[in-house]
Amino acid sequence: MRPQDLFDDLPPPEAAHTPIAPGAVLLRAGGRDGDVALLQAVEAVIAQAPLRHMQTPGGYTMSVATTSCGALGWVSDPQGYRYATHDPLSRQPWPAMPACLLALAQRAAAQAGYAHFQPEACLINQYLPGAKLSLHQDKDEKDLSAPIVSLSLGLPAVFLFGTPRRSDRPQPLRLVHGDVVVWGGPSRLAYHGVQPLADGAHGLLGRRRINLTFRCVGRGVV
Ligand code: MD6
Ligand code: FE
Repeated sequence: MRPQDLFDDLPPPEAAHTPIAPGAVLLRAGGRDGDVALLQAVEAVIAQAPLRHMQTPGGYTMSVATTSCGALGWVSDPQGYRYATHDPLSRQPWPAMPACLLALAQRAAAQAGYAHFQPEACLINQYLPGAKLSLHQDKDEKDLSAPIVSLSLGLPAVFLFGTPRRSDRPQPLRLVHGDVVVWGGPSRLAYHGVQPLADGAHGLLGRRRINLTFRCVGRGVV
């Protein structure tokens, strides 16, 4: 089977662009184009800046393994969460953001109504079965006018998407390979998380889920 065949079974057109909250959209198989080149680009980043389990400021080790590409990378350690120009493991700059990944993120943002999206950071998360991400807000970015663009690859996951109020019950969204979620505007500070990954095997990625989140960090942060 050609890898592209995974995307031949397209959802009906009305399902391809689903509003999930004010300013937030789910794009089904929004990452379909250039599938193989895209996965190769992700693997090339991981080869240069390996996935690692970061420590949280609260002193716990994340079950998700993380790396980054772009001018800035997301870092968590006992001192806190921040964006950094260099990979703390290699002390080298993060790998450049591959053009195909940037193009995909920009196209998805535009489809969701956010023109001129210029992310400086792409956080790459790998989930093995059982890995999860607790509910949180993305608020380490100075530029809250830009959306977050999140691409799911590999095994399906249940993404929890709430509102900017922690007490509101989040909606569960099942995300599969190629799905993109874009959240900005009134939903930019929405709480979100990922339920423990169910075991399985994906045709291209095997026993894992990879998530890419693209962020505009904003000037004057580093
Ligand atoms: C995901 N990741 O991995 C979504 N946010 O599906 C995140 O929401 C996230 O991994 C802020 C910082 C690190 C993250
Ligand atoms: Fe997040």
